[in-house]
Amino acid sequence: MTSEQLFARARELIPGGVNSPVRAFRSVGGAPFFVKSAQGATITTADDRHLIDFVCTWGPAIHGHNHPRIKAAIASALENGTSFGTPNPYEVEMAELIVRFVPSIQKVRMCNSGTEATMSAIRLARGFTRRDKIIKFSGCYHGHSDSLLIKAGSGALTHGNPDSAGVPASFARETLVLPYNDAAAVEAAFLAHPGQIACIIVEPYPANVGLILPEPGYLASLRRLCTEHGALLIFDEVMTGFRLAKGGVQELVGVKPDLTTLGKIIGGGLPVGAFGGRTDVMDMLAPVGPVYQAGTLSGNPLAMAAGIAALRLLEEENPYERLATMGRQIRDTLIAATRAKGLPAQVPQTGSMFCLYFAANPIRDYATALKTDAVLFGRFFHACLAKGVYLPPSAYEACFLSTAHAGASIDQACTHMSDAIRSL
Ligand code: HOZ
Repeated sequence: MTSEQLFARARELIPGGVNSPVRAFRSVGGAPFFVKSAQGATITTADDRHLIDFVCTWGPAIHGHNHPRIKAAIASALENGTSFGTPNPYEVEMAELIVRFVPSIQKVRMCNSGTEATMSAIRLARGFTRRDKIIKFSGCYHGHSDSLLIKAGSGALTHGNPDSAGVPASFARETLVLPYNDAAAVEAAFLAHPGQIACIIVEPYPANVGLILPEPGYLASLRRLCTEHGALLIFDEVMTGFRLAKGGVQELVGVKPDLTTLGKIIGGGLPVGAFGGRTDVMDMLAPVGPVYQAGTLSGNPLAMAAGIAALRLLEEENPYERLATMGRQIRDTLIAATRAKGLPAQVPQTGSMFCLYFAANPIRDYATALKTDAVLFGRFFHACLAKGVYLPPSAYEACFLSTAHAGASIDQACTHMSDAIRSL
């Protein structure tokens, strides 16, 4: 069946024809393609088109698709069974790796998605502090649980539902939403709600509203304010964890959160999430403490085996400088091409993450991100797709590189993206 036929059938059976809204192409126009296989830096559609992929399954595929080591690890684990519902040895190895890579994590609990990780970390912070309110930042996306789906990025923003229907107003009242990159607003919130704020949760580099980088000292001021006011600091590193450095953004900026949420890369392409942090906080979790959290498939042996292989590869190859070199190549290409065309553009890039905002001024928060020309982005997206380059189908998502892009893929992609900009 072609993508068109599959999508027609899917729309009859699945809401919008997709199992996650951001895949639906609504904000860029047109219909999504279906993928039948993926290898290295390339995905192959049901229509037999080969596309250079900068979505990388929304982050996990840092080693490229279907890496032989990860595939072999899954195959080997599969020999022993798919799920046991009891502790298994892989979980211990995974916990050892995470604790070794991320120094702020002393204990870690595995779950099945980034949404579960952030939802559980928030509950834990509330249970530990015995406070109800939380701070999040507009444009940050922490999955789709009730407390966090307020002024949210990613698909929620892309489809114009940053405040989802179905979230009770009484829940939303417990979430204080502040602008990112504004430490004074955080200080004011702590003063306005003394002794009531359990935690701040932040994507240290917001990557669900395009890609925003923090102003110097901003993340350190969040740390200071949390410590001063007895709240916990949660870094949501589901996207940035293991992608920008083995120890995530916290290693790069030297700020130690109390809790960290993880996902994506630690599953090697299988469904996974994790949250971890200080022992005294983590030991509030059941069965040791009173904060309940659970999951039938948590620590699943196939997901653990895939994730362990992905993390060990990172340790062996230390690919971060190579990835950053490719990131800079793309950034420089996009800047040169948009300048030559006379288009206003901002190209934030860090390591293997980047995005293109069609905007005249730097993007520092949600409000400035909304000023980007999303219609022009849609045209750019389709011009790239026509040339064989797949970008996230939204002006508010980050693009990802993998080690498999090295060589011909990155050079071809740069040429195609320049041509796409020239054609706008
Ligand atoms: N965090 C991913 C996008 N920013 C999730 C992808 C999805 O929602 O399907």
